[in-house]
Amino acid sequence: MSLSDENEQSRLRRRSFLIGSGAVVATSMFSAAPAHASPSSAFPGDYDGSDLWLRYEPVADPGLLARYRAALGAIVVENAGRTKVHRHTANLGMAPGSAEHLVESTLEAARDELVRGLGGLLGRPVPVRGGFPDRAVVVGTPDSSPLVRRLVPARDLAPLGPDGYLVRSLSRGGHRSIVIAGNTDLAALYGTFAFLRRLQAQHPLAGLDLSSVPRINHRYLNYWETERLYAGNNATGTGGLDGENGAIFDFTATGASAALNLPVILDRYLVAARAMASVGINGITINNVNANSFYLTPAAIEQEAALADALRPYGIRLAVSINYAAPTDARFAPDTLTREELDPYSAKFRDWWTRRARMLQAAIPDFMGFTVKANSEGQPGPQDLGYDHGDGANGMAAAVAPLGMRIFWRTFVYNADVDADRLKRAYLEFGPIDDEPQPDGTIGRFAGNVFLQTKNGPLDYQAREPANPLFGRMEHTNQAIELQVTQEYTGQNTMLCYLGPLWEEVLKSDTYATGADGRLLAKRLVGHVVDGTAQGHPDSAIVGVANFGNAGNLTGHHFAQANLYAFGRLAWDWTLDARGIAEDWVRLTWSNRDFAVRTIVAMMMGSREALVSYQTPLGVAHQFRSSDHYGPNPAERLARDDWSPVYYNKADSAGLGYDRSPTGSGFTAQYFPVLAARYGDIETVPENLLMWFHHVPWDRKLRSGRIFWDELVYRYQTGVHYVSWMRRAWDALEPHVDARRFAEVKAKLAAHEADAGAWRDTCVRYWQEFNGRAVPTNGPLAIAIVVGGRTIGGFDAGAPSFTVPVAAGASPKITKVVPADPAARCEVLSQARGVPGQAVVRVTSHSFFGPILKDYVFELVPG
Ligand code: BDP
Repeated sequence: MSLSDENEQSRLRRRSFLIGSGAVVATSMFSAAPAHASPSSAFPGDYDGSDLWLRYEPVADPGLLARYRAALGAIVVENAGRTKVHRHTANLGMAPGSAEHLVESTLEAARDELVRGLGGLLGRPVPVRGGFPDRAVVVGTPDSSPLVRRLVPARDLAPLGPDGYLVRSLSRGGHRSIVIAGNTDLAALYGTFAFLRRLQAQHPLAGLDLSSVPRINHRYLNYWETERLYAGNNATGTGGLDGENGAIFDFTATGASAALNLPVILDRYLVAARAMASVGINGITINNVNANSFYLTPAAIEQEAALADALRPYGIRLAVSINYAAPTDARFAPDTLTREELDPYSAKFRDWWTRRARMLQAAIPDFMGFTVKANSEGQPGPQDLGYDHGDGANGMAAAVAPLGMRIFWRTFVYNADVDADRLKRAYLEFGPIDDEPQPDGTIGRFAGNVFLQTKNGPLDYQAREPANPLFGRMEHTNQAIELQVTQEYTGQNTMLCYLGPLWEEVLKSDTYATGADGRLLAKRLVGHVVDGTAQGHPDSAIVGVANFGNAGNLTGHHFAQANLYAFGRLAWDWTLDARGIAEDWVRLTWSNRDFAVRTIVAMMMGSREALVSYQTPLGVAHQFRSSDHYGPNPAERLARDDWSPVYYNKADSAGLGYDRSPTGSGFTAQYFPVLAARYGDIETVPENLLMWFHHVPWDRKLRSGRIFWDELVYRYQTGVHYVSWMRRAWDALEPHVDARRFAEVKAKLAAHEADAGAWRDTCVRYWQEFNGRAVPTNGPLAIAIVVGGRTIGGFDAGAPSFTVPVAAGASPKITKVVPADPAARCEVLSQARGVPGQAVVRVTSHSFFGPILKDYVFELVPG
């Protein structure tokens, strides 16, 4: 079969499972399509990544395929259409030519996912049946399905709560089945996705007995439209093609795309909905936190309602971000307030918000509430009228409480009047409100339906930060942790940076929080604080700033899909480990072949630490150029101090880093005593956070035995060497990965390597302006070579090539390579044929975060 035939087959195969209402089209295509093509073409060569991890390619292993086929003979979803979800939009419809389809109930979504998933994985349709046929996959709840009631004891379902599910293989009297059950339709859908994931990752079915309950109630995305969007359809920016702005949802597209604006539903909305549901995400705030009040206008609300209708079967609820001063916006005339009327205690203010919230609820009955960025980065807020964040948040909370809605009030504030150290400001503003005794004898002023939404670190989504001290210190207020999925500071759509390890690190970091008696809490990791088990918070939430756009693969970089996936999995269960999640994702997205899985997981697992190393090693924070937060500019000094890299690096002839110890800014005191002591002392602070807390002398000895300057330079180099290794590792995957995605990632890795090198060079050169020191040349990949009997060494491992003089008549051959580190491996890839000529030596080794590689290019010249 030619490649194009194969593509066609695959395209048809995909489409045949997109048929609505559970009808399975019996198709002869399957007999023609091989269950498994040759290794290099297991996926169609032009596959663009548009299915995210919901790929249901035929199982390649013939034995496993046979076992799956033998075990999975029918799909049974009783009363699938009975409990229809609310629909506001009378004639909700897909854009012409769509491949996805709308469903009316959550159980229909589950059933159709199984039809599509099992059909794809098994390479043949699996029929939807009634009754209880042998080898059935049964999905439902005790309410929806008498069969589920019969098969699953009520006591097994009781502990699962509203969202938890169980998946079991059963065998009774020779009658085999698999049951996927939960207490709600949504739980059954979650179980369905978990089951399909098992098959995609090729786990055995025998003895299947899974159950899972999410640890956090509200697992949300925040969507910022085109701000920090790296997945728009215009390669050079955030969009603009065909009248679309690059965002995933079209509200105001023009030109060719005007007819596709909401309420029209596009395929990508449903792919996104299915993907979100597959990992248990259950809400999305659809617009930028720097909010445009357009989203509160009647016309926009109608559009939002249509979007909510389409997402509702998947359990995804909507919220919007608001501007605190929206009531003054002329677009709402005559229903407007004056600036003076924005008093959070006034009936006028509260009633205004109640009216808006009611309009939203009339169209979107399950509307969640508002996300608020107030008195931050120029956004208006209660402080404009002399009130504090507690007054503002509670005013809004009171307005929406009767409607059952919540306020997600962000703590990303850094008013320069509060303290000279930006990192101290948020706690100084929020902490006292949380500690405040109330007239009724309770402590803490924030209302029960307020969540404080707090970034993982005290600064701003850097690739490594200490945990935000607010976690654990806000005992009396519900906490939502906010993680950035879109890669603003972590390589955008160019760098491969898997963020699972970053989030795992923060969620599992110990706050050393103490209770009222001063003793350490038993459960006190950041994850425990967020899920409420540390301090008994009644409600729990986690928020990811999403990276969806309208690009074919929805996330820009193919590997950025992994970050969305990992966010969802960790939102469900923050105790999972990032490596396991990466492995699942690779199996679902790229390949189940051992070599591919091993290689890609390895690439992902070190990628974040590598990025930290070549961008901001040893805790030097925020060295990004201000224009786009992608490249370095350590010398930049902006009008606002706390936006300037120089404010964070504090480079001088003595050393580098921001002293936040008790003798510096004193920020360390915001942590609980164990951490305050640990971070406050340069002897005990973890080295990867060194410059977050200390101004480090250039000559200070570090744990490696090297002085700070040398270690710093080697960290920059090592980070880049990891990227070099990733490029070579990826090249070896060519036979295992479909052609288009292989080429696209390959191109990104080349740019990644160059840009990582620019980070290293820019930063190292800038630090040299202060310390006047040479680049050390004895790092992990340092070598000496012997040419013509002469030993030559002292190469800067960051340099792209080296000139080596060869005496007249001497041989240009490299006769020996001596690595500084005996564990390093050296290989002469090519020798010079004469002089002038070029030779290449490859040196490989291991850093603490993974393999590293450097190709030394030697230009041999007469000399
Ligand atoms: C910063 C982003 C900016 C956001 C801000 C926020 O650069 O675009 O508006 O965070 O979270 O990192 O409000």
